[in-house]
Amino acid sequence: MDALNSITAVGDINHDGHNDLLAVSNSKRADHGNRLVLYTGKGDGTFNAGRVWANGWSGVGGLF
Ligand SMILES: [Ca+2]
Repeated sequence: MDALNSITAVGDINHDGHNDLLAVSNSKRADHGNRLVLYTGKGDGTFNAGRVWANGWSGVGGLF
């Protein structure tokens, strides 16, 4: 995973039966920095690679 400012379990966002995570990333990667990133659960306690859910979250210190 990228460097994350905040991470939280939010339930099954994509309705595939497995819990997912949302996190605010402060990664220096051009495609992930200061983004809200979704990690979809695989159902075995691990998660797929994050994908950007929303941009412009640099001022967020925490979620939920
Ligand atoms: Ca899911």
